[in-house]
Amino acid sequence: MSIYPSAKFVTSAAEARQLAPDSGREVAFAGRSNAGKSSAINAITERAALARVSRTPGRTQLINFFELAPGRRLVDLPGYGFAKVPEQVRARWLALMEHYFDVRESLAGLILIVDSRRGLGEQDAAMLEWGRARARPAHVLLSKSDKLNRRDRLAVLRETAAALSGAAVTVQLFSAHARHGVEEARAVLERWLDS
Ligand SMILES: Nc1nc2c(ncn2[C@@H]2O[C@H](COP(=O)(O)OP(=O)(O)O)[C@@H](O)[C@H]2O)c(=O)[nH]1
Ligand SMILES: [Mg+2]
Repeated sequence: MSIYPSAKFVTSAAEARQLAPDSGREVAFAGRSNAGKSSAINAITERAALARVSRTPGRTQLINFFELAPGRRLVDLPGYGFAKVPEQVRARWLALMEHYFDVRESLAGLILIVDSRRGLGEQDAAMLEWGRARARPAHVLLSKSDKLNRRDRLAVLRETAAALSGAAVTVQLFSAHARHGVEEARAVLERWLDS
């Protein structure tokens, strides 16, 4: 059985006025499109299809809100980084993200999904900067770690930790497919939702 048996979709926001009510606590998941965000959400919540794993990356420009328990939400932020989107779509994404980080009192922390084969990119750094500017903690999942051998896994973990040293950001290896690091990630989510 799921650890969040009553987890359910709440609402999607395409623009600022559509955000879920800003009460209780929520943890936001962000990442480059196709980084493995939906797979991570499903693995961590033990809900096979809470967030849809996408075969057409970059289509959704929505903030999706899920209620894990009363007053405790998980937020699936729209992915970024895909090449073929019109400038207008990119600008809307930016405005929506800036608004979200600006106003969101209930935001308890940010979980950033970074493909372990790519490492931290510019837009990932921008997301972390938004969290830092609002004094929100962040935790990086180096995803799809099953695709790397042991040596490369440890190298990317070390490099990322070094790049983030000094910031209030923690980092771990993660694989939704191999179920690696799921407990560790869930512990972070629960700590932020509970404190
Ligand atoms: N090998 C491997 N592939 C993964 C893993 N997590 C996600 N993927 C694949 O990466 C692609 C994008 O995953 P998805 O969760 O939809 O990414 P999102 O766009 O960030 O939400 C899909 O083809 C997934 O099957 C993982 O842990 N290991
Ligand atoms: Mg997704």
